[in-house]
This record gives sequence, C-alpha cells and structure tokens, in this order.
Amino acid sequence: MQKKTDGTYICPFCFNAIDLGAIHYQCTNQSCTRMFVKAIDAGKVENGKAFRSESEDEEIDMENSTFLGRNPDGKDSVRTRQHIVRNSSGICDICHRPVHKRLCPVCHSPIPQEAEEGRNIIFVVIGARGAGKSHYISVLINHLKNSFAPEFNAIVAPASDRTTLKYREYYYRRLYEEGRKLPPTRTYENIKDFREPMIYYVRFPDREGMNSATLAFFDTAGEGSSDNLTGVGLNTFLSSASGIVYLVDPLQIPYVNKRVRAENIPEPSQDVARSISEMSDLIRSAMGIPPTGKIPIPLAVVLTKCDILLKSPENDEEEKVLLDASSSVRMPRERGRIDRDNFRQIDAELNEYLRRAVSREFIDTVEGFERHSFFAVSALGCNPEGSILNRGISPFRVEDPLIWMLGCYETETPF
Ligand SMILES: Nc1nc2c(ncn2[C@@H]2O[C@H](COP(=O)(O)OP(=O)(O)OP(=O)(O)O)[C@@H](O)[C@H]2O)c(=O)[nH]1
Ligand SMILES: [Mg+2]
Ligand SMILES: [Zn+2]
Ligand SMILES: [Zn+2]
Repeated sequence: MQKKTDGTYICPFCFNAIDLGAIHYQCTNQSCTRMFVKAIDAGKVENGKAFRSESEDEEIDMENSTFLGRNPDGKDSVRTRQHIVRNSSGICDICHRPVHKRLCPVCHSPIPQEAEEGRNIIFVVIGARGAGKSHYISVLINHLKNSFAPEFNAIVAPASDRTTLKYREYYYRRLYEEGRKLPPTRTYENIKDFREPMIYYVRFPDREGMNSATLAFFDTAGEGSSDNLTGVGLNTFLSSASGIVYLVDPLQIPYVNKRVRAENIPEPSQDVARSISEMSDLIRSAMGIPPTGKIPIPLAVVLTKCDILLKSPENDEEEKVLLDASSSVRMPRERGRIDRDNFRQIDAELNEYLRRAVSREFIDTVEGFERHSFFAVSALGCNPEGSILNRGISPFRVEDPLIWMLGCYETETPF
C-alpha cells in the first residue's frame, strides 16, 4: 500500500518522498567540520558564509534549521560538529573517506538502515484538543519499551537524539519522575520544539516479512489550525501515513458528558464528530478519493480515558454510558500474538456504543476507511484528581491499536 520499493523512501520527520540515490551524508570524522570552516574562511566554499557559525568547531545546518522553523542566520540555528556532505557520492568532500550516516536531503534527519527494504510503514497518532494525546503518547512510548518489546521480541529505539531528549524533557520527567500531569500542549512556551515529531523504530529481528515499523508521534491538536504548528502540512502527513491512530475523548461526547459523574470532566464538545470528518475530507482531497471511495489507510479510532467508562455506575443515567461488567474491553487479549477475535469483539461493541452516543454519520465517516477498528484505552489507568498523579500510572490496553495495525501489514510470518 504505502510501501515504497522503487528506491524512494518517505522521511518520517518531514514526510517528503526521498530518492535514496540523492541523499546527503554526515561525516563522523571529528576534524572535518574544522577543515570545512577553514575552507569557508579561505573563500573556497561557494556560499560558505551561510554555513559559518561564530565557532570554528561547528557548522550551521541550514536545512535542519529551516525544517525546525528556526532562522538559519540567527542564534537559534541548528549547529553540528559532524560535517554535512551535500552530495550523494558516499564520500566526504573534506576527508575523502566513505561516509555512512545518511540524511534526508530536505530536513537532514537520519535515514535508517531499513529504508531500502521498503518496509518503512509509518503510523501516526493524532486527535482533537484535549483528547488525551500527550498522556497517551508519553505512556505508550514507555510501555512499548518496557512491556510490548519483551512480549513481542521487538526492539524499540528512538530515531534521533532529539527524540530521546524531547521525550525525556517534556514528557518522561514530568510524568514518571515528578508524578505530575502534563500541561495542555498549546501552552508550551517553546512551540518550535513541537514542529518535529518524535520518531521511534520498532524492529522484529526474528520475523521475516514485515519486520520493522516507524512510529511518528506528532503531539499537536488534530484540527486544521494546527497545520502551522507542525513542520509538515497536515494533509501530507496524514495521506503519507501507513496507519492513523485517531484519539477521541469519550467524556467530551455530549451524550456521555451529561451522564457521567467524575472529577475533572471536560466540557462537552461537538468536535468529536466534526474533526474526524474534517480529517477524512483532508485525506480524500490530498489522495484524490471521491466521497464514495474507501480510504486505503488503516484507521484505529481510540477512546481514551476508558478508566472512567469502566467504573461502576452510580445511577441509571450513568449506566447508559458506562461499559458494563461483561464488556469485551475487560477481556484480556492473548499475549504475544495478534488476538484478532478479541479486537473484533471490542470493535463491534464500541461501534454500537458510538453509533448511539455520537451519531450514525460519525460511524459512516470511520467506515469510509477500508480498514478500521475501534479501541478503548487508558493511559493513566485512573482519573487523576488534581495535577498530581498520586495513584501512579497504570496503562490499560494502550498497545492494542498498534498491534492491530501491525496485523494490517503482516505478510508471511504471523505473530
Ligand atoms: N481519567 C483519565 N484522564 C486522563 C487520561 N489521560 C489524560 N487524561 C485527562 O485528560 C486531560 C487532557 O489530556 P492531554 O493528554 O493533555 O490531552 P491532549 O490531547 O494532549 O490535550 P491538548 O494538548 O490540550 O490538545 C489531562 O489533563 C487529564 O486530566 C487517562 O488515561 N484517564
Ligand atoms: Mg497535548
Ligand atoms: Zn526529511
Ligand atoms: Zn570527512
């Protein structure tokens, strides 16, 4: 489907289709940047000033600066001590030794080893304002490393140092070390850090066929207006994805909102149905798919904060909107493989539930995707009372959508 085997590769950072024969490199030879700077100062580099920082040990990475929304001439431009080779020869233009660190020529993000294998499937996670994206993403990343990886014999690794730093600084530290809730994303001061997605590679070394996937976490609101907060146009981003995890906060659904009683319930919102149909329209126009045609990208529609839906009802009204004792969401999936029956039951139950709680149109929009499935997850495992997570973090079913999506791309070797 989205697999590219003709020598092009979709960069999961900037979502440009890259010709693998026309890329850039980075030389790990420590002295090349200094020599490059000397060559600039001697006037031997065309347009050399553009790469010259105040330091003799660093050069300016114009492409990466531009991608991150920073001024390449300004103080916050991206600097590097590893010389960038702006041609695809595979030989450093300074030290003339072979170079192996491959970069996307547009944004200068790293290109992984697996790029050639045509198995670069990119899954993206998005959702409307307040849907629970930030908490879901942070908990999922931690859960993938600590729980999913050992269960499925997988290796989960960040694609770049910046992903590692960003995850630690904005998410992990606050949630897991300080035990505090994350703030709304839009109030982050340095919004520029959020132009770049956090990218993780998931590899299955024992499996043939589909043995690696890329996860791109873009932590912004899933509305059209968020377009200018990301380095990538939302339509490009969505239509190049191999799978979309779309988060919905059930507590924002007016029908559920007015019946559930719990601390910190968000305001009801009409956005639940509206924003998914906007997303679907955006993809249809970007991919040229008419309203009657199916969108070929697998879609997981995920109800977040389901800890609240699983509590015991306190009255008849609550009973109408909570998941009952026999709900399939409570039935554990079989471990170490794709438990399709379990997912199918949850999908059928939530389809019914959302048809009633949201609308028929909402379901129709979701069914406009060739492959789709409903899920219910909880990042925190409980409803936080204030801003302190004093009951800890116990994620529930956060990995389900990912397992299902991997199943959509599974070829020879079943889990
Ligand atoms: N009960 C419960 N509440 C949650 C859970 N995850 C998030 N929340 C609540 O939902 C609020 C919003 O979650 P966020 O992760 O910040 O949502 P977001 O989609 O990133 O929001 P914006 O960045 O503002 O668009 C949090 O402040 C929590 O109070 C969960 O697993 N269970
Ligand atoms: Mg957020
Ligand atoms: Zn790129
Ligand atoms: Zn070199």
